[in-house]
Amino acid sequence: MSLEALNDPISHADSALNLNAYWMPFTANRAFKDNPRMIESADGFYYTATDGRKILDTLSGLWTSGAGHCHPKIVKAVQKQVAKLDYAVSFQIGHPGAFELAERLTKLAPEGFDHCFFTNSGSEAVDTALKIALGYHQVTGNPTRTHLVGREKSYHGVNFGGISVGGLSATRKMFSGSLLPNTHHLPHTHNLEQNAYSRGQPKWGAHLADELERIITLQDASNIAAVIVEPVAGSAGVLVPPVDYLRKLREICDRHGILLIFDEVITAFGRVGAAFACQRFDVIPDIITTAKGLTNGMIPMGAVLVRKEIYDAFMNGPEYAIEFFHGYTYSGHPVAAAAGLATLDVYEEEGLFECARENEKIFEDAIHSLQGTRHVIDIRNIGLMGAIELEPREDDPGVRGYEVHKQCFAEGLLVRNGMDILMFSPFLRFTQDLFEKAFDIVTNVLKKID
Ligand code: PXG
Repeated sequence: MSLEALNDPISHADSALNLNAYWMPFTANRAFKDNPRMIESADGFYYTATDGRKILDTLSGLWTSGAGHCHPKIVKAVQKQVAKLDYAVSFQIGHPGAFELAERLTKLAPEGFDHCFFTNSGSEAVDTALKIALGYHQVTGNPTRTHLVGREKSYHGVNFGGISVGGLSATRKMFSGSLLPNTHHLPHTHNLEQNAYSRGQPKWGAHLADELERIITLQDASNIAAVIVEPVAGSAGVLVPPVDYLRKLREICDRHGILLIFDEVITAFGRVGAAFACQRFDVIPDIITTAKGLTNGMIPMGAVLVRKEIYDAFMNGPEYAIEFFHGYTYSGHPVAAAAGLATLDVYEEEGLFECARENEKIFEDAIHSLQGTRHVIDIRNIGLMGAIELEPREDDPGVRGYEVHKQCFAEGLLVRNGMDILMFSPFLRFTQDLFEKAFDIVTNVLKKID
């Protein structure tokens, strides 16, 4: 194929494209390959499908691209960097971009988060954070602290640490004999009887944080290393923390010397109207994981931010010795670092976190306007994260949600479904007319679909 053909935006619509070899992630491969939904380019709030149709994106990529697709400033920074330093080994050698980005991130984070470890994804950030927590207790003379506590209905990526503390049975069941030992789970806070149609933080559910005390009583605090939660659970369907819930978790962890990890892979970088959700909720953890919005989704990258005391605890032993035997070939990759730096500039220059905060009420009103629409049993939201939960079909859970996704795509709207929950994560600069357009399509599709 000629270079021109590769650059032709609809060339890949070519029916000769063979779909067989690619084993797609988190996809019903056979159904997809029978009826593919293909996108080929993106600009701002829209994808372009291979048949030339514009598709309005309601998930900012996959919660990744809050500043809009193909943002020219980030594109330019990546183009420039890739031609200057394509790759730099990060073990025992450095390059300026990674240091600069780490410094910028620590400035955005709450006070005291002075250090940053780079990964290439959210899953790697989570497993890195868990290893840092376990290692911290080793180096501070508490080697029995090896247990980890996660939560039901949580998603922490797909690596072994992440699925072990994670709380989605679909990601665990095939591997249940091989998960990390000594992991425990808090109950989730999803309760339609108490919290249906909550706007913002639900009032009911803070007491569920006390379940941590039960786990501690049973296992003993001297054995527990860390608790990991998403401040707002994303993939499980936007589960907003009840009022006072996170503060209670923090207080219990403090009382028992347990590290608190916030998995902010979705919630960081404006998604809830602040740089980090912990700032919005005013509950500060010990370790923060991020990815997605760090580079606006343009280049894969994750980061783990840690408090000074944690980093300092590792900095012992002889100076020539490696302090933490962990890292990835692509940790702090120069092109990803350039994308990250440009992304942080864009967030700042365009005031996107403030924008998200201003858009929150418009989004809330727009999404809640679907209350009463056919099949809808709950709507919830915080920041620019929202979910519409549908009544599952009897004997066929998940199919209704999937059909809504497919029909919306046919009508020019990308909507993500997790089983029968439709999830929304609009661009930080979305406008009222786009919110209305998106939810009008969803309403019409819901009326049509069985
Ligand atoms: N933690 C959280 C909180 C996430 O949301 C990960 C870790 C893993 O990140 P990587 O980069 O390894 O994928 C995520 C990822 C969905 C969906 O449907 C969300 C994610 C991944 C796949 C699907 O909402 N989030």
